[in-house]
Amino acid sequence: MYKNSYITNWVKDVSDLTKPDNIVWIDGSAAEKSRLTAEALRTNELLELNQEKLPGCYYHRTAINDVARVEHLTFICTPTKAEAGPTNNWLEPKAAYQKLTKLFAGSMRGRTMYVIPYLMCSAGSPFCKVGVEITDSIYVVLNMRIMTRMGQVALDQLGDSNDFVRGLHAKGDLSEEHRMICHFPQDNAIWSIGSGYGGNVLLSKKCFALRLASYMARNEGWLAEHMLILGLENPKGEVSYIAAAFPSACGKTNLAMLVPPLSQAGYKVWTVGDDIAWVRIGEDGRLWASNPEAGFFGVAPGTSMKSNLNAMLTIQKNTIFTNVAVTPEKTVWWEGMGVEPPQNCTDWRGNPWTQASKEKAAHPNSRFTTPASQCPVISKEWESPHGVPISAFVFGGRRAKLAPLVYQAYSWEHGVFVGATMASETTAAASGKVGVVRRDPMAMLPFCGYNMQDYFRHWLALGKKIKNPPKIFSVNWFRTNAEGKFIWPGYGENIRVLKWIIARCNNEVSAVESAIGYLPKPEDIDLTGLAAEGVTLETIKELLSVDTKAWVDEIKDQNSFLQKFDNLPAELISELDKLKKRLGVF
Ligand code: SAT
Ligand code: MN
Repeated sequence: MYKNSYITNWVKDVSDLTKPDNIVWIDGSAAEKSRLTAEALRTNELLELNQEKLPGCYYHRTAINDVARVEHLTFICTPTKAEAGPTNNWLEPKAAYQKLTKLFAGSMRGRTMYVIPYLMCSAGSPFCKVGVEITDSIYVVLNMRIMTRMGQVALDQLGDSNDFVRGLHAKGDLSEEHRMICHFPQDNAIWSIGSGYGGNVLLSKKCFALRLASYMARNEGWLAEHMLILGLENPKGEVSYIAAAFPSACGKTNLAMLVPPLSQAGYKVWTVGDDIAWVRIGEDGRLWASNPEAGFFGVAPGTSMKSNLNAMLTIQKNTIFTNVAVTPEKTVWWEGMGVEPPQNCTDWRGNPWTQASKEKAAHPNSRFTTPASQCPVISKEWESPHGVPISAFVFGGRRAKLAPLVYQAYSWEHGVFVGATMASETTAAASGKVGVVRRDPMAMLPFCGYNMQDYFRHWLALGKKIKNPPKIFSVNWFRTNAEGKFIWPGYGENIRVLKWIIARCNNEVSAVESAIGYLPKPEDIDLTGLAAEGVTLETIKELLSVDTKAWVDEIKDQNSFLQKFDNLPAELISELDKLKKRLGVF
């Protein structure tokens, strides 16, 4: 039993409301893990995978109507709608609590309630924050064990303080009508009911580490971003760190663990984080970033020895697979794994599947939950209390047309504008139509816990506080040709773009001024060994081309997105004007 009376009182209130049969206080021990795993196997919440081939690995299937984040059921509950802003769903807190109280009442009857204290970032670090999640799902407990530092370590950090995020989750009836994910930034609280899917229920992740943390960060003078963090080591052994924002399922995990091709053997990428970066101004006045999580919740389909060798090596043990396909020998399979599909298997719905089946065997948003410490290229700095110093911020999206392979913003303000107006084609990570272009500022559209115009303002203000702010870049790996084929090979070859980015940060290479920003001189992208992939200087020229007419249409769309806001920072309006002038539009 915990001594912290803020926790015990809250647990009492929640159990009075939800009426569980039992309460289990999670300590994070190995014995507890075995006990909970055995229990989940007994109830079929988990299935045991082949323990010889995949030791410590288990499988979970969600309900078929519950496979992704549900943005239309996700709410920011602030006293006024203006605080949540035009891009968030808003509910007035009292009304939200009333609705939720009805949904949660008696929701844990006949079930066990688990109380999980956990840390974001490592204990004792200036970045570190405490959360407590109450849930009635063992799947959540076992995933939180991988994704966070949980149990006693968090209680030790908290002591008798009241400064922790209260996260409450119940599975409820798993119906969409009764599903809500509500955030109360002023109360440090999250209430989520009606789902068992990762992003909706691992409350440490998007709910705390992005939505609530972005709100805290604004008040406390730091940033909580939807960014991977990687270290790029050059042949001299010097490591530069890059933080990069991409929308969900656009390859953050792949980029974070990139394996350079043979021709680039002198370079190495070290993974610090694959999804979230907390960023603070360090004592030296530079920006330092820390990965608040302890595991990766990655998209399985498309992950192969070729696309992400290090992820494949990471997930060979102690991993929970969700909604992938299971083979007769109890191993896992998914589309894009780079191995022949099994003759037959069980698909993510639990139905028999054969090679002749038209349906996908794995859900496009099926996932692995795996410990970061198992990644063969995990950075030795990944748990460093002060984080890693950031040289460059990168904003990326999935754009079949328009956005060049890479360009650099002219200034911090211009970079914030580039981030604020970025767009990407939607993926299976959220429910809804896949492949439509939507504006997704800093890849934070679904994750910013307050009015995005104030978020832009916060970015701009932070830049003014730093003497040498990181340089800001835009990348696009996804440009296609007239036949709809990707022009750039991507994956490990992206190292060539990262090298140019770092060379720019170190003032080692010049660039060409264009209407949209600094472009590389095509010959400055290292093409050694790329001819085999069919990439020539001509390809690079095509990838770097800026189609003025298409950009004129783009700024119309940027403009209509920005029109949603009633009080945009003047700097952004001025950047839009400058872009128009450079494009020759008035
Ligand atoms: O589903 S999650 O929100 O956990 C992952 C993602 O969408 O990036
Ligand atoms: Mn993400």
